Amino acid sequence: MALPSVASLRQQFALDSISFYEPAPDFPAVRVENRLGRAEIAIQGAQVMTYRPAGQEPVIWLSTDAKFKPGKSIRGGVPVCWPWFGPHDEDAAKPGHGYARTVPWGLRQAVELDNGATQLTFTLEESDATRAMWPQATPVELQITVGESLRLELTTKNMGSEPVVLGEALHTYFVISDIAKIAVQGLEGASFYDKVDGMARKVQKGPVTVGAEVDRVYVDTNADCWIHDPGLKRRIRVHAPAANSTIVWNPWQEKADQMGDLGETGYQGMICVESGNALDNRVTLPAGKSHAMMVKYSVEAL
Ligand code: TA6
Repeated sequence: MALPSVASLRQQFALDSISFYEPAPDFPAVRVENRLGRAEIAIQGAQVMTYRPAGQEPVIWLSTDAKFKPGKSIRGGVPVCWPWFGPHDEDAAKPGHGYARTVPWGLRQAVELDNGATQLTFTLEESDATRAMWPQATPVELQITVGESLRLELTTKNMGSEPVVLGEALHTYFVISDIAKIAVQGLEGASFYDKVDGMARKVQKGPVTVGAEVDRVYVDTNADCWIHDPGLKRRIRVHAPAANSTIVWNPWQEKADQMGDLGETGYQGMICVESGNALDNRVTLPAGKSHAMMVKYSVEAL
């Protein structure tokens, strides 16, 4: 399945608050600009790349070295990890974090809401290539609402006749003033798997602060998280009541250098606080049922 052209998108969707452009040749994206906020979303992966509430600093981080290439994941924004999170359970050859972030999605609807927000609805385009990785009949939709806050809702339906086990996460990269000076609140007392310590199971004491590589999957917690950032005089609220896992990640310098698309000092200005259902919290979706995970990001002044 190929990405659509900007010309065909322009023909299908005419709305004052949206425009189509190419961050790189043949790589279409939609820009949303309304009185409440601004966002850029790649058609590949339905991946939000940037978001800024009106009159405020950017909230969603995009690497200065991000690559916009069909089939490659974009470093930054809100990658959709689906239908598994991390490595595939049985087949290491399958892509990490699933395939949703590296395939075209279709823009199905774009509407302006009464409150001034703009809402886009995407569905993943199934193809022989996606069916080879995931034969189950599970259409998935992402609804993105750009307003005073950024709201995403990922909905999966099981159209098959057997239950399906699903892993998912919105792998969101946030803009922060300085990784050494921020703290993630809301995970106090939660249990986590520490990926930088052989998946050892630990319990979070106090807020999460970062002074080295951090890669943790917190499980059985759906409490709001807050990125407390005195440098930007704000805190970002992550509200995701149907996400029972929270993943906190910063690669720190050495790993970032190896990655090649995080920017020279990129790791200092970003943190991933990801809402999902991973590891112990994967969702068993009965035949005929739907599952929705909603995430809302908003900003408060400190
Ligand atoms: O969510 C954290 C994580 O799983 C880390 O282990 C780290 O590798 C990161 O995602 C980025 O993964 P990616 O496949 O985008 O390079």
